[in-house]
Amino acid sequence: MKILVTGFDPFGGEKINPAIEAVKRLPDEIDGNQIVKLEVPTIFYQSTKVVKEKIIAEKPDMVINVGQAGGRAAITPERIAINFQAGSTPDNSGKGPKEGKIESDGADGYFTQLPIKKMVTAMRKAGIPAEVSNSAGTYVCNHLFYEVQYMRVHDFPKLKAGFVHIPFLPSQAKNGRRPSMNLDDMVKGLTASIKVAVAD
Ligand code: PCA
Repeated sequence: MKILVTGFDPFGGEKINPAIEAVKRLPDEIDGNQIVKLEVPTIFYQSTKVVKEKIIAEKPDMVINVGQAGGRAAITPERIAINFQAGSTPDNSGKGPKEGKIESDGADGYFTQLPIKKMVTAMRKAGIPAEVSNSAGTYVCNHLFYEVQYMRVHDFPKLKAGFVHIPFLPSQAKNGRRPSMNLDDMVKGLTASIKVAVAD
């Protein structure tokens, strides 16, 4: 199996994004499955374009998008992408989102194809804090998660796809005032969850 794993670049005034840092450190192969990695700009429709081009070029069987969820204390596989975007923070193009539907003819929501509960169990077994999340928010992460699902329906019906949010790194934690997780644990957690996702 070939798995495309993406990570966003830093945004919102942060100097680092744990998502791309953790993705870069994943092994190139997990249980005989090839891991293809991609850095994605934190820009609404541009993130979708970059990922779609990579899916066309690489033809992965599975796509896992990884993003930072500042304030969360655990690795959180997302259950559902919603057809709505909003937010007060400009993306990395300097603009805020156009508030409203992401795709005018898209479903209100799409459930992930990834086995999120098994992924959480596997991460906990590996000693990594993890829980299912029922909302990826309304910012660029939910946007990309939704758009990959929309592409799946229209262009890539065999694809399995999902989104995983990860906490801040300790360097972003403002002296422990915000929850964080170290990079090794993030890599360990993501690796454990990819193992069960490909075996599902
Ligand atoms: N997190 C943001 C966008 C990029 C990222 O890493 C989000 O949760 O929407």
